Amino acid sequence: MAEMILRTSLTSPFGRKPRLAAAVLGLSERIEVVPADFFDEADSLRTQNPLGKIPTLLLADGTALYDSRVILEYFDHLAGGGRLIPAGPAARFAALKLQAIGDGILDASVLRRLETLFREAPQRSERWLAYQAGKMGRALDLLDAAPPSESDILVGEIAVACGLGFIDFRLGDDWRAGRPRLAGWFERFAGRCPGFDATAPR
Ligand SMILES: N[C@@H](CCC(=O)N[C@@H](CS)C(=O)NCC(=O)O)C(=O)O
Repeated sequence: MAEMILRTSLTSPFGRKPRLAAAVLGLSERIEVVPADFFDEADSLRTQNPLGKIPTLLLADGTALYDSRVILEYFDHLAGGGRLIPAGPAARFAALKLQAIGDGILDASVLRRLETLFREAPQRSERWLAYQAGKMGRALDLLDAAPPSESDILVGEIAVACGLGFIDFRLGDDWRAGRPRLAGWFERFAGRCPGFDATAPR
């Protein structure tokens, strides 16, 4: 039995963050992914995490860790520290801020996805969808103006890559148009990041 259990779905972009991080740090063998369905009232996820959200990481002693940011920090600790979250303040806060941008793109993407999934056209709020799309557009512009690292794979790069991957998978926005620098960064990241293909949403 694996040492840790990761409750997630294979489509969850937030769940992809720890799956990618584990691949980057060489921890994948120590983690078993056990699918979770947050809509299923009978799924033990709600007893493991009162928020009923994925990803949730279960440790051998029964401790549950969430959310994705906490899990990534825990993996970094297991790997000796400073591998995903640098210790020095300048690099540390830059990495955490980039993670916040990537997570923010994901938050807005998930809200857009749920709005279209749950509300038929008459109830659907185009204003809400545009509001969320505005956040994504501004964040993507910022990333195009200053793309993430070409060599590091820290929490920020992981979060941004999961965000871009999810847009492609679920929203189908043409985010690459007018953002060649970010598009190029993502393509190169996909080629150099361990576990990128294996963790692709499906
Ligand atoms: N801030 C959380 C967000 C996690 C999240 O929103 N996960 C989604 C799936 S991608 C979820 O569990 N949604 C179900 C719900 O919110 O009830 C994290 O970083 O882990």
